[in-house]
Amino acid sequence: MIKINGEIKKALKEGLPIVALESTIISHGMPYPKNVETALKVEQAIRDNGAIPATIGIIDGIAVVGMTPDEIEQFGKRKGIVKVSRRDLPVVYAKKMWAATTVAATMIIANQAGIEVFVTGGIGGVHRHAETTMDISADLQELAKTDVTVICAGAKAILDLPLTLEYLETMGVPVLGYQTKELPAFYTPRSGLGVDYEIVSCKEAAEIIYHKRHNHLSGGILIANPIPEKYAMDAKIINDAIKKALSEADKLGIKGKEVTPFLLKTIVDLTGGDSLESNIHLVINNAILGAKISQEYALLK
Ligand code: PSU
Ligand code: MN
Repeated sequence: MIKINGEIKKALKEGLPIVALESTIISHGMPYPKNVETALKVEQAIRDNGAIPATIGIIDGIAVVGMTPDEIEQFGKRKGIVKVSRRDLPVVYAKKMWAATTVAATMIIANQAGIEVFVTGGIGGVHRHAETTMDISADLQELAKTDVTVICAGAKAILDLPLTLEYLETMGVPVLGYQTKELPAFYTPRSGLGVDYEIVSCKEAAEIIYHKRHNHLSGGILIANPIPEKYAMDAKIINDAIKKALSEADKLGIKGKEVTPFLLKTIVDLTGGDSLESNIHLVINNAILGAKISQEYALLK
């Protein structure tokens, strides 16, 4: 069910650095055409920093590892591309559907292809009021069990960040801050919550990955990379927008997998597009870091 493109296949054989990328951020995380422009810029940033990008999505029921620019364009504008997590994979394979992979689904496919490093914007987490809604992203379960390192800008304050950290602790997922002791809050570099460990270099990140794999401590690693100050949102503006978006979602009764895309879109509308610009910059920033970490890891393997 997996089709690995020629460049990636060759890179895998030669042990070259590869960085996996998800497609939900394209189909459900940003509006067209910025989503496509961003996806292509992110791929270029990875190449400029010495690694090979592998954008992952499902086309006619086949998991494609290393989508072409034209396929990325399709993911950006086609209607009816479903958002898929672990539970959806067998269904979209059987029904030969087009599907955008979340962090969880991308981790699964990257792992099956043999790719260790995966770059995204933000991961899913424990939603606010999860004690009654039980809305906890399947991304967290995947981090618990699948051997992939995920580089993100922390988790958005649309989530309950303290509970998200507790969950990751319970699941045995190392949470590492890249040159920070704090968990970044996606649109802003700080959340006021500590990470388990600060890492100061890409080499250190690679050594941690190496020791986790070498000692068969299965599961993911989360590396949180703060948004650069100059691209960050004003904390008050973004937190007000988040609050409004959450109450809007509540009023409209948005549920299940629609929640995260709805909140992202509403926040973009409420901030007049500013949150989208921050979102784009933080993904590119993560791509640069991911490329460098994958290079260091390729030297150790
Ligand atoms: N956060 C973002 N942009 C995104 C997502 C999260 O800033 O596009 C997507 C990712 O694909 C993530 C998914 O895996 O949302 C989580 O969805 P849910 O909360 O339904 O598990
Ligand atoms: Mn959910």
